[in-house]
Amino acid sequence: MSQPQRYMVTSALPYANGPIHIGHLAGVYVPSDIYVRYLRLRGRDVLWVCGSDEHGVPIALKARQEGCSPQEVVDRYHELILKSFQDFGIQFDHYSRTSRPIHHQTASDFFLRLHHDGQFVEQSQQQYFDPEAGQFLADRLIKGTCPHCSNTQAYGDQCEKCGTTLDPTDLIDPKSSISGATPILKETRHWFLPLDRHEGFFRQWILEQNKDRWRANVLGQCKSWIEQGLKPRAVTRDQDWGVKVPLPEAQGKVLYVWFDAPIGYISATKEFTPDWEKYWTDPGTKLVHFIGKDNIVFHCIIFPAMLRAHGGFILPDNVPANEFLNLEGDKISTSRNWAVWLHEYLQDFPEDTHKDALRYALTASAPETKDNDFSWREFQARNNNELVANLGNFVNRAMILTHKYFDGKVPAAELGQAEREVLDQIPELRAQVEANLEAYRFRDAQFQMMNLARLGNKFLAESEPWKLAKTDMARVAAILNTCLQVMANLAILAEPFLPFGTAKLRQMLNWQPQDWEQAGAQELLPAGRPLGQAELLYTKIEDDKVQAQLDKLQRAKQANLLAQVQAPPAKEPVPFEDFAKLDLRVGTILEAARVPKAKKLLRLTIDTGLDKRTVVSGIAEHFEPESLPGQKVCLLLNLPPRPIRGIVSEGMILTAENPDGSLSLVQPGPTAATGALVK
Ligand code: B3M
Ligand code: ZN
Repeated sequence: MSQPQRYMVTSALPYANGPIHIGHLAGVYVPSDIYVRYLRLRGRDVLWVCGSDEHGVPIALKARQEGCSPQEVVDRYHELILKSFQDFGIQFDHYSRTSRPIHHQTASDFFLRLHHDGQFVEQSQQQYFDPEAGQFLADRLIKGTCPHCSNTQAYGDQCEKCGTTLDPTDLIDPKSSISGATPILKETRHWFLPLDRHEGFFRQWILEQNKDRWRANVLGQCKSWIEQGLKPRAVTRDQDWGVKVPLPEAQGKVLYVWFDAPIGYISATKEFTPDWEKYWTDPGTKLVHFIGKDNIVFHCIIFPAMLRAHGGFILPDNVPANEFLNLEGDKISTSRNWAVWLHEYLQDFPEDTHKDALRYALTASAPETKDNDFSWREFQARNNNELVANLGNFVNRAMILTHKYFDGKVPAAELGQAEREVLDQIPELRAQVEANLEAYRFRDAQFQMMNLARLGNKFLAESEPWKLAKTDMARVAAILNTCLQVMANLAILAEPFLPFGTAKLRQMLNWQPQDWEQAGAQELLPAGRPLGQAELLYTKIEDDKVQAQLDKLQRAKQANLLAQVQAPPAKEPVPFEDFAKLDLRVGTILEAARVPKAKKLLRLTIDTGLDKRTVVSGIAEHFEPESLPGQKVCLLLNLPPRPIRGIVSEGMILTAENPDGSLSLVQPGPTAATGALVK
């Protein structure tokens, strides 16, 4: 018997400085989980690794901000990420982490091999150095003014306001984020991987050999890189967090995170099995990298160049990178908290059926060829209309009717033409699912799989066995037998997409398929076979659950707006005596009414503790008059009385202007008494 095809599958190692969100899931982890489940069902020899990427400047920076060690940061997020993957049913063969000794050893050996074989060039360069902190500064650790848009908070590698890629020396008035000092330029020596030496190879391998096999978005990025001319890339950094450069002359230097992280795939495989080499060196193995679009050049050019320079390794067969998933029409952003976090989703939707629901919705709108959008309403509709009303409803009705009419056993049946027509479509649907999966078109594959559920549901609804039960039990048997065979086929074909529902379906059918090859058969379930209990396969998601998620996003948006406040410049100093002249005190609003024909003005009656007085205030566009009586405010009392629209105003209430132009009342705390002085 011939050996099964061997696969080495990797998924981008998530940075252990934040949780996983739906963008990561849709882009990388759900499609790779679908793919690997499919390969396993087909009996292929597959090994799938992932792990936490625990090095890099953002992690060191986060540790500094939180006043803890980088190890503490990565320990925390590694646990969180690993647990949420497990709870969500993402079944890697092995999930490792790059802070482990086995990884440091593997990465360091890899570097040494390249060094000894003359695969690097060494170069000195001028780099910013923090004279107070006594260390070189990574690009991210320098802030200054963007020369393009004058944003004063631009980073040394990028201005996040205008999106321009920068060099630290482009910044106007650069400052170290560590000490605040002005950095100085100082010479430092680094090791570079001369990508230019591999340019001819990449032209041939990517732009010729793989031009009809790889995704257009992937080819496009590679092409533009190659066309611009491949240049040497530094693979070392002046840093202390990372894999130490294993050379005596490289004190205080570590490997660049993008040098060590992809080697993490190899060290994870090594950690998992002593038999790791065949997955990385045997030309019969297909290496497949699942990644998001921001990782394309690293996986298609830089890592393959490292592997080639090292020698002995296979190169990726394919890199099915996805574009980005947006959320409710806006770019997902960790810093703006505009995201659906996996661990929070699992808290809000803990049932297994809703894990499938998220997988299903993310696959249905997977950003395979272009950026795509996730919306909560669409998620709800996919669950309620497709999983519940279609697949779930079909399975439930067929189960209940079989229990009702045939004592819960697969009925013996003489199939008629209508039944045959249904069953005859299964091999073609299976072929479609298969072809799409093999070509990394997960959205289409899932759609074809659901077509089988649609087919079954439609057949059951149209043949109405509940009406025939009085007259034609033989036909009822044929219909239900057919439905059950469709369900058994679904119990195979749906597994990669909907693992939780499929497990339940198999239980209901009281049947475990052997492998994918059985799919398409018309008699998977022999007559007389007892079924399990009928259960609901999927459950509806109600409006209030969705509304709560939308509200949560709304709050994030609000918080962001507040965080963006650009405080106006400071005013001239005033002597304390001037301030002391102001009579500021706590007042309570007694009445509020609109001033006729003045759309901005409210007439307030305020209890000042001394008297009750009238104040005309320009807040009518910001507050409903009914919401004001009873509210405490800060009141400036000793302004000269002033007629406004014929009403004499005797004071002014204090407000704060919000970033969106709305106003907030400046309010004393709950224990402040009416009439108390504000000072
Ligand atoms: N840590 C993930 C990212 O860019 C990055 C991937 C490494 S894969 C070797 O989000
Ligand atoms: Zn800018």
